[in-house]
Amino acid sequence: MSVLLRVAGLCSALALLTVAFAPAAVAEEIRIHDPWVRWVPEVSERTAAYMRIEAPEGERKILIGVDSPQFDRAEIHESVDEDGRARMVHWSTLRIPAGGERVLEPGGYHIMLIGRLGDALEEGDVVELQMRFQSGEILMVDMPVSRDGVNGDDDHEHHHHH
Ligand SMILES: [Cu+2]
Repeated sequence: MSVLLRVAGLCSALALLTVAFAPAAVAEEIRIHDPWVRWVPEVSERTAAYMRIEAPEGERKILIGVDSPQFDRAEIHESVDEDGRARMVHWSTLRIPAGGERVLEPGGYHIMLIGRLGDALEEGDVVELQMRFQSGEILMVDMPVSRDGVNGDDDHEHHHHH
């Protein structure tokens, strides 16, 4: 039987995270910080998602799949500069070092969302992303749509809302 654990907004009130552990074991948590999706004009059927993925101490995590019900498909990409030309590399997995984090940000790693299925996204809309890890963990992440990202407080974990 799987155990469902709901963790509400770790750092942002907008982030709601559901963690499903396939085996009924106590696994150390993967934490997702500040997820967001870039707003794009209606003509564009693709956009990108950004966040920080944090792996627990003592256990590296490997992201093996991403999917969104609002898009035809989702892919792990990295923007690279090759002789002054920007291009994107499609990765099949993304490794998060034990006790470390992987930053997905404009100009670097991102989740490419391809083939929007519904209406154009407005600022403040939420895109759902399913993230599957090699350990069996599946995270459902709610990512708000924004023009310029979540506000740039680098120390969100220690930021308290009153
Ligand atoms: Cu891309």
